[in-house]
Formats: sequence, C-alpha cells, structure tokens
Amino acid sequence: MKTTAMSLDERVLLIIDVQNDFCPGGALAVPQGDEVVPVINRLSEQFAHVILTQDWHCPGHWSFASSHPGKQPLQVIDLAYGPQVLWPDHCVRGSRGAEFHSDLHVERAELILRKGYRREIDSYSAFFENDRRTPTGLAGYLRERGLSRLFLVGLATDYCVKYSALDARRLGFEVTVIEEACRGLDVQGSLAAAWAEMLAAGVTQA
Ligand code: VGL
Ligand code: ZN
Repeated sequence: MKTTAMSLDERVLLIIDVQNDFCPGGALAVPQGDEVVPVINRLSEQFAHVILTQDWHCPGHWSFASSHPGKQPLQVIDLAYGPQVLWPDHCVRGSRGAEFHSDLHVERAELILRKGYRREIDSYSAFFENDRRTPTGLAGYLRERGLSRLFLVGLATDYCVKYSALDARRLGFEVTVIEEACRGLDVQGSLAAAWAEMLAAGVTQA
C-alpha cells in the first residue's frame, strides 16, 4: 500500500505543557513561564499544524512528594524504572492548575495529547513515559500524518521539553527547540545541562 502523506507541510509546532501550574502562581511555577504565551501565540500563526501536550496527573500520583510520607519536593526516589524527582502536587486532572494558560491560543490545535495519567509512572516526554519505553502514541500519530519536522516550545525546557526533544531525535524526527518560546525550572544547573544534551543529540537551537 502506498501511504503518501497528504500533508503538504511536514512541519508541526509541538507546544509542551503551557498550563497554569507551570506559570507564576501555579503549584510548580517555572520562572517567567507565562512569558512564553504571546511568543507561542505568534509562532502558531506560522504553522499549518499545531499540537498541544497537557501534563495530566491523577490525584496521588507517584511523582508527587505528598504521595511518599516524609519526602519533600525536589528529593529523588527510586521507582521501578529508575530515579524520579518528586514534585509538589501539580496538574491534577480536571483542576484549574491543569488547564492551559487562559491566554494561550488553543483553537488551532489539531491534537491535545495528555500524559502522566498513570499513577505509578511519570511522563516528562510527549513520546514515552519515564521508563523511556511505554509509548504515548504520539510517534505513530506524527508518522501516519507525515509530520516529520518538529518545532518544540513550552515548559519546562529542562524537563518536558528536553525529554520530548531527545526522544523525538531518537525516533528519527528533525527537531528544533525555539529558545525564546521556552522557560526552564533550572534545578541545580539543569537548564544548561539540558541544552548541552539536546545539542549533542542533534537538536537545532533556534
Ligand atoms: C514537568 C515536572 C513535572 C514539565 C511536568 O512539564 O516540564 N516537569 N511534571
Ligand atoms: Zn508532571
């Protein structure tokens, strides 16, 4: 069967986790996280294809420090799949904190991909959960639609954007991360380390 991609434009803007809890005043605020909103709104006008991701945790999610008695946010614990940073409760499904920033233009998004909804496993990446093996389905979606050139923006540069970019490279997509449309958490130098890792993996910094 010939599976010609019908998309004339193989470029897609992948907007990562621009949600209230990652913006100032939110439960896991990324410094200046809200500043990406107007930048992303402008960018999305230039794309025929736009996809949003949404961190979407169940109450009591294991990535929450509150799910582990005696543990504090930013401590690291060992889960079955390896080390996991613990976070404040955030992006609980259906909560206001899990909603997209109210100024973000979401109308043109063709797909909203939710991730992190399984209690025992976190999902930074838009492609794989934190075991780096359980797929979210996004790679298949992009391939089936012939969307091969990914432009990543959103929050946080050093967690969900980075993991998404690295997985996308590993899966063979062309990846550009647009720096002015991202902000990082920068936990102990994690922002500089994230850029180094992304560049080493063949990500283009724009
Ligand atoms: C994120 C930490 C926990 C992110 C999500 O969107 O970067 N970071 N959950
Ligand atoms: Zn999360």
